[in-house]
Amino acid sequence: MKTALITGITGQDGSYLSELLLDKGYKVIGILRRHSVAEKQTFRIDHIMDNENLILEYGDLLDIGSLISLINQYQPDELYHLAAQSHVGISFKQPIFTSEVTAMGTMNVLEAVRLSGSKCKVYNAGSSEMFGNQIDDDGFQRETTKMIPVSPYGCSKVFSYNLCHNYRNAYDMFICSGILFNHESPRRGLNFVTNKVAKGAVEIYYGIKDKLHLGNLNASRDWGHSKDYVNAMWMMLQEEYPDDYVCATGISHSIKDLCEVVFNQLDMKWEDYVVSDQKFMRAEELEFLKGDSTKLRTKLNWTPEYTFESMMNEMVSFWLDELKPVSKRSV
Ligand code: NAP
Ligand code: G4F
Repeated sequence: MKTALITGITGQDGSYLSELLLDKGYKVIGILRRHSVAEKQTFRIDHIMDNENLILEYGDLLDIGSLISLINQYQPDELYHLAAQSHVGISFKQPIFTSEVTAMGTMNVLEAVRLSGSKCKVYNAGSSEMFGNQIDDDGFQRETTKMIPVSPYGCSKVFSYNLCHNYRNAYDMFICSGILFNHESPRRGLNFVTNKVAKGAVEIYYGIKDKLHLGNLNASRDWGHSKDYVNAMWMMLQEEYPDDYVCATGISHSIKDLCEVVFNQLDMKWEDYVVSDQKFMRAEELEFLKGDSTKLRTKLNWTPEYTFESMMNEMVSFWLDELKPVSKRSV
């Protein structure tokens, strides 16, 4: 039985990855950081908590001792490093904290693996935010596109990405970075735009709210589904040699398109309800993302199952059910 250690198991990707690995027969060790409201902390993985092959242990990216002792105790075959302060907008408000967790946290993980002498394969969660506003002439970003990030979060991810190359070469460690474009699901944090729009539109549909306040409506993103993207992470670690791969759908939609798709699913016109609010604008914006994942598709045979429309439909259906007024619930 293979053992996988996951940092960030309580996050969106951690939850889908755990499901995938448990289905494949892995023992999964998840690192949990201390919360004062422990009973809500595991809501994304509560449905798999009874699985005897899932073990949660306290630890923190900022406490290298906790990482070393978990690696020594469980001797993982694979380590998926997903934990981060992952919100770009918040990284402008808390740049030092973000770089400590998202950049130095990766340093701690790699040092913990090196110092413990573990030969585990490591997956590092890279991001399309690393490209900033660099776009190749054909309109895509790919593995060879320059990385000039435009947020403290993006800078921290470039630091981690470069460090992974350095450790791979200097210490002959098996480390892959996925350069993942945005990926979403009903489990996505509500301060990210897809789930915020899905929930906000359903609240308007049910008469709970009147308006939805958003920031920049012109930015474009390449949005896929987390379930498809965690499969790519696993595929990268099954290879004989470590490498980096872009994971993306190759289709880009603006925030306006997103609003249109979601409000249309509820027979409403988004223009009647969406308000552009300065509060949600960023100090510097990444305007356009569209990823070319030819390498991942041809070398690893990765193919996504969700489309943008089916993913947003799943999110809207989730909120329609979740927020259904008591009078409309079946008994
Ligand atoms: P997420 O939902 O924000 O989850 C982040 C996870 O990191 C949570 O489990 C969080 O724990 C944990 N964490 C934060 N600080 C920690 C610390 N100091 N020590 C230990 N754990 C800590 O993120 P996600 O969407 O699943 O993304 C996973 C990774 O992929 C992140 O590195 C993200 O930056 C990267 N990424 C995401 C996307 C995307 O579109 N989702 C795209 C590209 C890259 P709590 O639950 O306790 O807060
Ligand atoms: O949903 P977002 O906050 O995601 P963002 O900034 O693209 O970051 C996500 O994807 C990255 C991959 O490229 C990950 F690395 C990162 O961890 C995270 O998962 O914002 C998407 C776009 C932005 O242009 C933002 O300015 O939507 C725009 N937006 C407009 N109104 C908004 C809002 N974003 C948020 N969060 N909230 C709004 O009200």
